[in-house]
Amino acid sequence: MEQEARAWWKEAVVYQIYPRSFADSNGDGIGDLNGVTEHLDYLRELGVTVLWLSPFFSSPNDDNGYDISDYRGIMKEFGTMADFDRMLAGIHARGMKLVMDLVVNHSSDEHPWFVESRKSRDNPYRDYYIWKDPRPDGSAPNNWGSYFAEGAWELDETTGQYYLHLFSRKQPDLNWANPRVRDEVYDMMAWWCGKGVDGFRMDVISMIGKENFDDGPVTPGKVYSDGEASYKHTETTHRYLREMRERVLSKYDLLTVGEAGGTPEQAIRYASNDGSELNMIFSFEHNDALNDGTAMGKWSDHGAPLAEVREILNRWQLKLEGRAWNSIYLSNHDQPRQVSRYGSDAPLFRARSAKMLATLIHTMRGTPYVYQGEELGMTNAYFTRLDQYRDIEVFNTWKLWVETGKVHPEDMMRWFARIARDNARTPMQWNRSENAGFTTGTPWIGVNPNYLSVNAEDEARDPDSVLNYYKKLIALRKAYPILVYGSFAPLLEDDPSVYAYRRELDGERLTVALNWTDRTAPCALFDGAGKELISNYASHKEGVLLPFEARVVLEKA
Ligand code: TEU
Ligand code: CA
Repeated sequence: MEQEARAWWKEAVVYQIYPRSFADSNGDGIGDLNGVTEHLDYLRELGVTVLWLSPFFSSPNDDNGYDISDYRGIMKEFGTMADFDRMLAGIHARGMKLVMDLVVNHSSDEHPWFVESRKSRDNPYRDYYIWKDPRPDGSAPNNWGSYFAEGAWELDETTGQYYLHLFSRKQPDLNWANPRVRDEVYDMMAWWCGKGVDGFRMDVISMIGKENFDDGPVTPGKVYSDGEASYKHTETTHRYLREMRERVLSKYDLLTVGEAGGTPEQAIRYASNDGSELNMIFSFEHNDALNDGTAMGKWSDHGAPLAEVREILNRWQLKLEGRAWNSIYLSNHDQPRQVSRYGSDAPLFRARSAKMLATLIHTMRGTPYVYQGEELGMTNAYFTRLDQYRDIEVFNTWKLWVETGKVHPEDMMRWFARIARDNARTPMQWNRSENAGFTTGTPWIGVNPNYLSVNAEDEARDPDSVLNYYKKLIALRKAYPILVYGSFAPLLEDDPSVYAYRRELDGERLTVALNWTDRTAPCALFDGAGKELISNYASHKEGVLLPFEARVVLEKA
């Protein structure tokens, strides 16, 4: 196989910060940019090389910053542009890079563009958004649903037309067919690159190329259709991304990752080695394994069995190798905590399984992404009362399914406790002081009570902690090119308990074996030969892997 092209964004380890929940520097209960700046040494010591911050731009926070009202302004709760400049200087001074969240499929309805657009049908900004006449009976232009459990169209009384919002009503979709909109976006991207930003995570970038507004198919039991055939992964989207590369991305040395989902074949379009669009994308397939195919989508009791997860992750590894670069992640601000979902957050197994999952993320082929708190083995909060939640997706889902009597409240609360995005948004657990050291005020969302045993300060002192295991893994990634550039080959593909695979590069071979279960499992892959790079057990039992045991062994091929 020809020498893989080297690139810093392939060798990176990216840490995602959700600023609202990371660190509050001024006691208002909301995380902020100075809070990030105050913890840059912690991040440098962890070893991560790139920070991806969820949106920190002006926003009414209907969707916690994913609804932007000024693309060149800093959200007032997060601080000022001077605070941003200080944070960026601090990141660069420590040899790290900053990736910003580019949310341009939609803006906030409080953005001046939309305030103008909705004033009249002939306003110069009207075509910055997607407006359609009602159907003859006055209903919405088509049967599409939003991703937040309601219709995708909102009637604007002033002009008697509906506007499209694939997310909340306060997140009107931008009209990318309008070249003025694309100019505005490219100019804004170049402005941030001029300030020194090192890349973009592109929010729902696979949806920007709407090609028609035809009704979609309605899954039995669902209220709205899924219009994705009209707007997701279209040729138009790829045309816009090639234009974006030509107009902006090609002019800077950036990490670009698209939140695209889709199949490996589609990923090869978005993240092709030919550099025509983006460096890499986030797949959703392993997250969507939650969906058990019912009308309720991800709201289910479905777990994450090894057979399903392994089939998905291995298929992505094999199909992309040599054709496109991959991202490897299990957590982000939209997903439940990985140790609760894929491992075990029972006290006996929490740390062990957290380390096993971390080993998977850092030994596969692709850029690893670590979500804030994952490195501590933070778990779901399992909120039991609706008033503990903050996410618009939860409240809209409750309205659509429980208030209409379609779903029993107990089922919905069980699904929220397991799967709601709020599980990833509880405050970062820094130490044992009140509110886990996140704030001296009242936190905007409840702190997970387990911060007394799961926190950065205690784990920094414990050589056997999840935190120190992440530090070792990230150091390995920097020390062994085989972890970045090695080929991938599955092993034991039908094993009921062990997830195993092999990496090879320049005459060396790395064998990785992960016991996905809380029981001892037979495994004959290791005979004592080779050099063990890392394990989450200090000693091993011949011929087996202990509960959630991870082993990584390097030898001559
Ligand atoms: O997420 C898009 C997305 O596909 C997921 O949000 C998913 O549809 C959602 O979690 C409902 O299950 C991006 C951001 O990551 C998310 O936080 C935003 O809410 C969303 O886009 C809109 O900007
Ligand atoms: Ca604050």
